[in-house]
Amino acid sequence: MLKKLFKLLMFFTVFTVACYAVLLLFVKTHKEHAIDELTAGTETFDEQLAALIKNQTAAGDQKKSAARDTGSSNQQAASNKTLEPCPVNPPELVGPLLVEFKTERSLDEVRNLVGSDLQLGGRYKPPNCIAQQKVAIIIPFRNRNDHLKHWLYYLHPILLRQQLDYGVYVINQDGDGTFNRAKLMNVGYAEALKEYDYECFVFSDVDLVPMDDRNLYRCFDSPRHLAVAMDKFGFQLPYNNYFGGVSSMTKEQFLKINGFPNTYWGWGGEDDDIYNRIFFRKMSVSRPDFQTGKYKMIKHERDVHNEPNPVNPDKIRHTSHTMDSDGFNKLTYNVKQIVKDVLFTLITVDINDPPS
Ligand SMILES: [Mn+2]
Repeated sequence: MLKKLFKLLMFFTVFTVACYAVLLLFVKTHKEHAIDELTAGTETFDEQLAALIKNQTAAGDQKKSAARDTGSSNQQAASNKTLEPCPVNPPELVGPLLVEFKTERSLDEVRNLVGSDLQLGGRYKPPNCIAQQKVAIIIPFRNRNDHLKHWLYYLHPILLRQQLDYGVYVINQDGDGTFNRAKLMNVGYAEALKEYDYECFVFSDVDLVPMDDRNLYRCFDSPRHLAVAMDKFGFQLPYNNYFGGVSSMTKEQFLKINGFPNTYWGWGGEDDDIYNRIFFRKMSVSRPDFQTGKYKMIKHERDVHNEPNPVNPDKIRHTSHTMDSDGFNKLTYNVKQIVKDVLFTLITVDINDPPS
């Protein structure tokens, strides 16, 4: 009798557990089914799978463009906690860098290698702190695609580590008239400010890559000359008042000297004119030390339509008289095209060049 009762009890236990298991299974499949219905409607499995694959690649693309949106998405997520200013000395800097220009990369490769954290137009904002400065990088340009690829490949990671809120503006002189570096830099200043509230402007030749990431692409109390130790000058200044290659100025410093001259066509002189402007407005020039300020220049032949202009050396002697009438206040130009790449903003501009 007792044995029978025990058997019955055992049967009930097994039965209850079995029922419970069936119930669980039912709830689970039902849930799954509900999800299936939500996502796939009445499609067959094959169709669902195809759609899923498609969705996944689309999600991948979204992820990519979301990464480009770091500014907005990360910024938004982070701005819910209040952001602190980024440290004055960026913590991720590594110091001396290996720079070489033998490796050839397509623009697409450069995009894949260094573009994932950028927003369209070559823009970036540190996601976890407020950048010390908003910096527009201005590159006067024509027909130097290979140089630009090297520049972008090396500079973007450096600028990221420097935790700048920055944008890269390539100012492309339209046509094949005589080149005018200083006027293109004036255009870059004006065009960048139309886009964003930049406080600082770094003017860089396209063929100069810093060899040390402690050379900060930002602005200082005085106009800054950054390219103080170029390999082509034996890592020395070619002369004391040299202001060529790469320099930076705040908005105020730039306006104080009436920007740059518009009338230096062809190679040479404009950088000395800029140095004179700074001197005549009683500002000094700030510089990094010769280790930090090392640069490697991409070797190249002189460009056609950028011959040394024999008029320029004489013009330099008159800066104090010409700087108020030849500068940002007299700048005229026509924008022909603006192209936004993830690595840069390319602005093609007609600067009324004299026929060459
Ligand atoms: Mn050069």
